[in-house]
Amino acid sequence: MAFAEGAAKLVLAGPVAAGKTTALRAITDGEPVSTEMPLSDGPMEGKTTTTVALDYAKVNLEDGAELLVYGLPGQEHFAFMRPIVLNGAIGVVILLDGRDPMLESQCEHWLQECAAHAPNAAMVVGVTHTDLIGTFSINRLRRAASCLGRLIPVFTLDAREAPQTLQLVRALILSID
Ligand SMILES: Nc1nc2c(ncn2[C@@H]2O[C@H](COP(=O)(O)OP(=O)(O)OP(=O)(O)O)[C@@H](O)[C@H]2O)c(=O)[nH]1
Ligand SMILES: [Mg+2]
Repeated sequence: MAFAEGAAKLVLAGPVAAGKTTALRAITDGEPVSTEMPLSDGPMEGKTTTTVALDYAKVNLEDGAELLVYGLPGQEHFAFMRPIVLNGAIGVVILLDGRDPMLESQCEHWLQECAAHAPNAAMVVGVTHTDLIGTFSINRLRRAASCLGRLIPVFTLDAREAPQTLQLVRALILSID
């Protein structure tokens, strides 16, 4: 693996309901540390809770590598957690909801936000919920994903499906040098 001694710290970032907590639950064997609280405006399509501090779990890859994976809260209200959680991260997975009409600006916002707090971290973008829209073209995100002036891979995934989330994590790790 490309990174040095010890477990690598990765962070899942992105807006509310993109699937950060779902993705972490899918890829860890144990029960993650979670800080879920009921959504104050009531359930959103089956989602009843929101992360108010962080998610955390160890994730073991098949090659024996151990990752420490943290999830951020999506709400701007909890933006103060970003520098705390992103400190020392070597990789960031940004999850976005493909149904969001502001997808491009969300992508730029989260890339810039994460780069501000983890400037050396590798990044990938994952777009969820594309099963719920007719067609989705990754091309529309190409310009937004290059807003940091470097190549950032963009994938679609269903955060409920562990193999799809793990594929994103592997792509991220491979890009760490
Ligand atoms: N249909 C569909 N549902 C998805 C997909 N990915 C995630 N979900 C669902 O979307 C919801 C995501 O909720 P969370 O995982 O709590 O979202 P989050 O990003 O942690 O949100 P906050 O903690 O509130 O910032 C869950 O109900 C998932 O089951 C997808 O690709 N397709
Ligand atoms: Mg969450």
